[in-house]
Amino acid sequence: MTKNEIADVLDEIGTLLELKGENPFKIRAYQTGARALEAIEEAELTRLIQAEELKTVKGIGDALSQKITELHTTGKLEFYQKLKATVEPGLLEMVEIPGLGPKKIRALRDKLGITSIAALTQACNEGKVAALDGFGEKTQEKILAGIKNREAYGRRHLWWDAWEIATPIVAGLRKLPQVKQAEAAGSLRRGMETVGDLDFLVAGNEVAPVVAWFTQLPAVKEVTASGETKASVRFESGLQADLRIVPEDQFVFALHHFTGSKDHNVQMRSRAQSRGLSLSEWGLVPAEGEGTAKEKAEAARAKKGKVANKITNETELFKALGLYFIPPELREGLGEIEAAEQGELPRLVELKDLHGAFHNHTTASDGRNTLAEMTAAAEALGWEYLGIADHSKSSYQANGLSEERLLKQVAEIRALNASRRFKTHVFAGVECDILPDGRLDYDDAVLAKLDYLVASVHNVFTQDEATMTARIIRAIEHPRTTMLGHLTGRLLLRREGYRVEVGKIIDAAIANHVVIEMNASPWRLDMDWRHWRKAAERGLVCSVNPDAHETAGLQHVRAGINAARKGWLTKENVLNTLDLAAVKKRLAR
Ligand code: DGT
Ligand code: CA
Ligand code: CA
Ligand code: ZN
Repeated sequence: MTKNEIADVLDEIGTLLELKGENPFKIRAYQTGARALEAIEEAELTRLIQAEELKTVKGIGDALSQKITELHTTGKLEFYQKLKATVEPGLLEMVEIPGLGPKKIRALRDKLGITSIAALTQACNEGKVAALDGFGEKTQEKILAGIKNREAYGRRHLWWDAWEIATPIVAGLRKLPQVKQAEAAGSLRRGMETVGDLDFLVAGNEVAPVVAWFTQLPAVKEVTASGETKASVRFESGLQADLRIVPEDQFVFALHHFTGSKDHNVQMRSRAQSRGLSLSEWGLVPAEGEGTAKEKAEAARAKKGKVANKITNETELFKALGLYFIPPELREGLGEIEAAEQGELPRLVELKDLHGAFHNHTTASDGRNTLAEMTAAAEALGWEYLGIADHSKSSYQANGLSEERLLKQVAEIRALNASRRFKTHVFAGVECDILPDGRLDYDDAVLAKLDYLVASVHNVFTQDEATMTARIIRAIEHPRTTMLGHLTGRLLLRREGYRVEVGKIIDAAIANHVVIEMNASPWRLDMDWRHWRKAAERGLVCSVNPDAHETAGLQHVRAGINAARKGWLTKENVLNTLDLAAVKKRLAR
């Protein structure tokens, strides 16, 4: 462990002891030790430890010097691990809330039994915290505000939420007379499932009016920086955004750089280097010569008026390095540069390739729109077909359908299709619970009435990995299963998925001709894009499923297509790019 990591552990030990109400002198010793450690240089620390002279340092006694030595050499400390196990993890989280020290946290636990932020929020909302000795209304308010900020500012944001904020801003920027080009770069452009912050990029020579427009947007809650070529703001949701304004001839290089990812950039830069070039956010110029990348780029620009071979778009930038254009979604440093060199990049699936979508809910279970409303919305999207898949009977919390209600819905769907009220054909399906032992939730006779079946796990998430894997594989092996729903059940930024052996499930799906869905709900995007490239190469078919619970939810296929593209999927890999006739044939199999 490095000295700063060790100092962090010592500080945490101090906090843990405080939470336990230990002797203040003992607590102080750890804090003093951490500060003393920070003041030593890394190499000096190594020398002191080897010479066994650490205890001679002021502020570090005998006991502490042993603990530091243990951490430095093994990266672990038994004392710390044991201590940590005796303190509820929620208490340690509470320390981060402004206005809450270890002493107050102890009082909250001892008097109100609070050991988590969730319980603390509830107690504040019920006014119980204000009523405690030494707290009061004001403290309670401050705690609540602190919890809200922590949630909003401390976390990443769903791609969808970030995209909804970014899209009108890019459109607005493009309308400004001073703006030649504008783009949202960063993880948003790469279609990552979550986004840390937005990175807007503008080409233009007049900065002030653009910065003024940006910082005065109604959605902006706080301007955190405003300079000569950039500005940073924070929106209501806590999402932050950087805006950078660059001269027009630098835009393409800045766009590539700020799109990232970092890994992709590092690989691109070293590729440039091996060709005697220097690639940076300022330009692509010969590597020889004095000065920084920026100075070199500026010098080259001054000399020629334009940088290297008049590169004006990303296609030309990649070409200058002997590469085909790499779509932003693939720029994760995961082999895309090698593939682009060989001309082996896939032609990625696009939103417009979709002819329809499966796995959608209606008011029959927990959806918020009726069958007719959902069908009308699919028709408005130009879809040839819509797959309905309401919950099955074991999902009683989601108003799952009894056999009787399911068969009634099937009849309604058949009647709707026969009526030709909509151009969109409706497939009758179900999102069938995979029971804890892997059986499906209805008898075969009922399942035989359906056009397709999405099998999903909705309960008993706590099974161990092997049991859960066997459970899901059993469902995959059922002859009526068309596709597997949300492989891990994760909810992004909220809940980890249950543990499964992904490789084995993919094998089983391929062997049984079962499709695995890319659940396009912005909260899910499950199965994760990181598994898809390899899986599809081996023959796994994907279905981009909106899992819509209302008409607007159908649009979520956009997020699903992003994730599918990140997984290197082509049109051929995705079931719902087939037209109606082909899908009917495929489902009849
Ligand atoms: P995020 O915001 O955490 O979701 O992820 P990004 O990818 O948007 O990262 P961000 O906003 O920190 O930076 C935007 C891009 O700028 C990033 O994708 C690549 C580039 N970049 C940032 N820092 C570095 C760096 O240290 N080295 C290199 N080569 N590129 C960087
Ligand atoms: Ca970013
Ligand atoms: Ca950023
Ligand atoms: Zn589900």
